[in-house]
Amino acid sequence: MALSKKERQEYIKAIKPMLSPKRFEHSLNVAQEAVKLAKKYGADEEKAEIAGLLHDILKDTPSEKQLKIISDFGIILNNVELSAKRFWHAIAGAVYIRTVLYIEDPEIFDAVRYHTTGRNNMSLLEKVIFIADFISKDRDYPGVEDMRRTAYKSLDKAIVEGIAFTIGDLAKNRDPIVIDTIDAYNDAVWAVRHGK
Ligand code: DGI
Ligand code: FE
Ligand code: FE
Repeated sequence: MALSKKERQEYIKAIKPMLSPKRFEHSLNVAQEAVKLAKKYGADEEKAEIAGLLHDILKDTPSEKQLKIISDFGIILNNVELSAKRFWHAIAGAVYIRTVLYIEDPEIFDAVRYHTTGRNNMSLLEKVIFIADFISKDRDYPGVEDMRRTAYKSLDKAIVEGIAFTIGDLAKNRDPIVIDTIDAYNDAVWAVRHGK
């Protein structure tokens, strides 16, 4: 089932004032891609659209505020996570949609929570959002066309390719790598090699 027009408008009303025009467009594109992937792989289309629309809701919020939302909710970050500022918006966003927007679906919470790093044993919805974020219409990095093709052949293969790219980038900059990112990579490599 797809979202009704009215419901879609509600979510759009929630994200628009929080985001730059570019980030807002990105969110619409991720939602659109997430619905397509959900159709292809049999995930819940409605949840995919909601999570896609909301996934970056706190991306343009100052990082100190993101951190406060995380700690007020009682989530304790380890040292690596604390030094990986650019991923805070994922956790803070998940907390925000639950505590401020009252979206209490745990699958949507986790899809937003893990959209940046992935994790071990991701649900189908988590994978759909993770990959929709990589291949949305606005993405134009070298190799994005290959990623789009791969995404519609195998989500796990796309996760391997996506995280290999991200880890390479992070390592090149000598940035810390969150353990969930490594777990997601290993899990997807296993799935590709052994089937799952
Ligand atoms: O929010 P988006 O730009 O749409 O995409 P995203 O949420 O996937 O990525 C946000 C940033 O997070 C991106 O620049 C890469 C970074 N990132 C992803 N995994 C890790 C990470 N940064 C660190 N330091 N460690 C990670 O494991
Ligand atoms: Fe993000
Ligand atoms: Fe995003």
